[in-house]
Amino acid sequence: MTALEARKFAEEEIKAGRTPSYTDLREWLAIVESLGELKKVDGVDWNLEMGTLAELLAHESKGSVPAVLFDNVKGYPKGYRTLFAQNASFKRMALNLGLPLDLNGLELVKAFRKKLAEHKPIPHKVVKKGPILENVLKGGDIDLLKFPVPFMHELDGGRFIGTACLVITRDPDEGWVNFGAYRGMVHDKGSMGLYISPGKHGSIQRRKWFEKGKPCPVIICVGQDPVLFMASGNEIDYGVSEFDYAGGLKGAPIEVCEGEVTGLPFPAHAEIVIEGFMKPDDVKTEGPFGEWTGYYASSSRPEPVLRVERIYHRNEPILCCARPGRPPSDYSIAKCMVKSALIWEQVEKAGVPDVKGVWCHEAGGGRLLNIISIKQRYPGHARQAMLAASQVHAGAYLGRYVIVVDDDIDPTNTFDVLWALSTRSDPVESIEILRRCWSGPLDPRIQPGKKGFNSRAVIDACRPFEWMKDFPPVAESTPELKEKVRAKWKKLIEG
Ligand SMILES: Cc1cc2nc3c(=O)[nH]c(=O)nc-3n(C[C@H](O)[C@H](O)[C@H](O)COP(=O)(O)O)c2cc1C
Ligand SMILES: [Mn+2]
Repeated sequence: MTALEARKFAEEEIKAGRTPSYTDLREWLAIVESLGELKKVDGVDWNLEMGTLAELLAHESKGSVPAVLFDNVKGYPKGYRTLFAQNASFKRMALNLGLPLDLNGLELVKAFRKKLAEHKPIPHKVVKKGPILENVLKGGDIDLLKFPVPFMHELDGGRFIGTACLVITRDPDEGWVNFGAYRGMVHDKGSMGLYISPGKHGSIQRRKWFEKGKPCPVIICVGQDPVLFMASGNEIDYGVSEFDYAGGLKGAPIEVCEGEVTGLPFPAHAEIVIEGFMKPDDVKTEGPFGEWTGYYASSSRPEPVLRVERIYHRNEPILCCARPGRPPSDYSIAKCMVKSALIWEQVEKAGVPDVKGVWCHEAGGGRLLNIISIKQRYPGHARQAMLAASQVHAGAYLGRYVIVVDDDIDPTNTFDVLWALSTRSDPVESIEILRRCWSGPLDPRIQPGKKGFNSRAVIDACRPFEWMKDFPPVAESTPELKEKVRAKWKKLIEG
């Protein structure tokens, strides 16, 4: 479909109350433009300006944060574009997931979780042709800086080509293909560094290759369908390929081509794909990079170098970017929404009944401050829910606080959560401390040299189960009384 056709199709679908489907990032952009959620910006500098604009839009937009497509970047030909904030609105995430476009906040989390309950992975499909093969660079033509790679924050150690990316690796023993979003810093035209935190699937697989004394084949896709980025940046079960998981979300197999030198799959409709190897003793300093916690906590360390052997790209390619930093960032709402649904699903799978909502607060980057609300059914239910939420796959890495609240508290309403915390918890009885949990170098509160583990406070801010019925009643008028007084004094109240 041309962009115009895609827009027309999308407008008709939306008018009919349906969520339009799309095949690639370009059709997606046409739909997002027709939804009024795309800003096109010409003439910015890759050096700090793109990143700072993404920061300002994330901090200062009234309402939804728009997706931003930068073109005519300083020093680059027209058509070599970058896209920021792709998933920074509920509407765009609903579009990616084929869910109703008018769902917001917890409503969207609920709908996504319901979809996940019925979700089944669909195996990816190898194809011989795809727009990604329009240009294949090798040898002297390889140049990572052919694309307008941003220098994102003032204290960064380099230009990061991999942020909203898929780092694709294969398990050498088990054969399955994983991908995750792991940051990638350009060293020079033909090499880059990858930061993969211990415990992430890409890190486990890379270590397996290195322990056999073999180079680790890797492909990094840095421009693609936004639903693939939702799968790459969040914890999908070990052993499940994110390709197949994303296929299950779309209801159709993801079409992939295979790399000329590694044989690894990559999306046939991708925009830019980098292929090469990391070798066991080949390391170089990576970082610092401004991160999702709001700090440059990982500083710089030696990390494996990816030596590039091929670059594949579409004509007029689009580099997808995410700008982490002091929250809210251009992807923190996406992290919050996806993680909330995943934790909800995983906690229920672990056997916890009657979960009414999960919200991974953007202030904690979707990880450090997570709230779960339940309808308490039996003694110990609240402890079970909060401990599970803190340790299921989607909630375990770099968590800090989990708060469990009763079902009369909306977990997305920070004021109400703090009210429940202030009035229904007793520090001595309600807080459990967990030690030596899964953290990593990005944790700003762990001293350098001691990183790896952190502690957790999991807080029960529910009314104690055994005296729930006798707990002091809430001093709030009944809905009937409120309605009666509101009707009489409507003008006064509504001003
Ligand atoms: C924009 C973005 C950047 C990320 N950068 C990194 C990173 O540099 N290193 C890392 O280990 N995880 C990073 N993550 C988190 C991982 O992508 C996430 O934990 C994911 O589950 C990893 O895939 P895996 O579960 O297959 O290991 C990032 C996530 C997002 C959304
Ligand atoms: Mn994985």
